[in-house]
Amino acid sequence: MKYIIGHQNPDTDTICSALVYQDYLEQKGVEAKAYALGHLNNETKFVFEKFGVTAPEHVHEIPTNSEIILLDHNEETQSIHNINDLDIVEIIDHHKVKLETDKPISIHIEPLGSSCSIIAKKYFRSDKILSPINASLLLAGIISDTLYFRSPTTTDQDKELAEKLNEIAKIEDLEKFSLEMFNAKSDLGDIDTEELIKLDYKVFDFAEGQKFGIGVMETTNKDFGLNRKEEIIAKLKEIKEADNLQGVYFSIIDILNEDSFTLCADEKDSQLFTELFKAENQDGVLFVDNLVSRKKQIAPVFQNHFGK
Ligand SMILES: [Mn+2]
Repeated sequence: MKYIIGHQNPDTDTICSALVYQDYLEQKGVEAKAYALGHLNNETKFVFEKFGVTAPEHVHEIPTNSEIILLDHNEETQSIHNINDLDIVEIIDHHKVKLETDKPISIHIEPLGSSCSIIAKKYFRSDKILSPINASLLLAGIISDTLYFRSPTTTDQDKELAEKLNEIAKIEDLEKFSLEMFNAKSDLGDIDTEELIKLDYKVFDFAEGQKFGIGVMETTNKDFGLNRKEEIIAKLKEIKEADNLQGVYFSIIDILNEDSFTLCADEKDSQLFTELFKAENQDGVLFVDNLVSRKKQIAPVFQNHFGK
């Protein structure tokens, strides 16, 4: 049995691509099961409720030597903690590549807007049957990762695939569906500060001794985060120390206005970010217009800066 796993702090794309890929493999006669490396966020929960789908089980530990398929990530720091005791047999992803394997494996990486786009392509190129529910899940993953085609990560292929998927899914008003998803994601209730920061949080190893944590909150209600500025900054400081990071950031991304407000652990982190992104410091909040994608805009600038 192969374990299909998405990244930690799972989002809609990672969960939906893993779950639908399970179906694809089952149709191929391969025994595989999708698992989540964490609790589902409110957007993903909304999607699963809407389509009446059972969410993948949350797994904490995978038995040593098990075969695993990585979906929507390829970096150890974003995967299951005991990844080094496991046998990676396949990777499907749309992120930058940082990996070393000890044997040849199957890899499908494409610079598309979502991993769900890659899974959709696999169906359309094969004789596998894509059910309306699975088409809906893939569509949700594309909408989520591309911020309904607003993010600069969006490609023409994502739009074409979404159209083709909706011929099967038949969601009447796709834009309305996207707003429902984003509002569900923005509705965070009385979430605690660390959970908020880590809802969509990744650790990057930009260079030797240059580990950074970057959390983002994609939202239609930026004030939810900005109103908690002081406690978020205090928690960023704590995380920076506890996890021995060179810097920690939390970017509040206003999905509808396509700009961002970033909070930092300390003055040093603030200076670096301001310099790299020409940010406008608004009372400790670093505002940058048109900056919405950690993958395509934020992480690459850091990576470049640290010279790799
Ligand atoms: Mn993704």
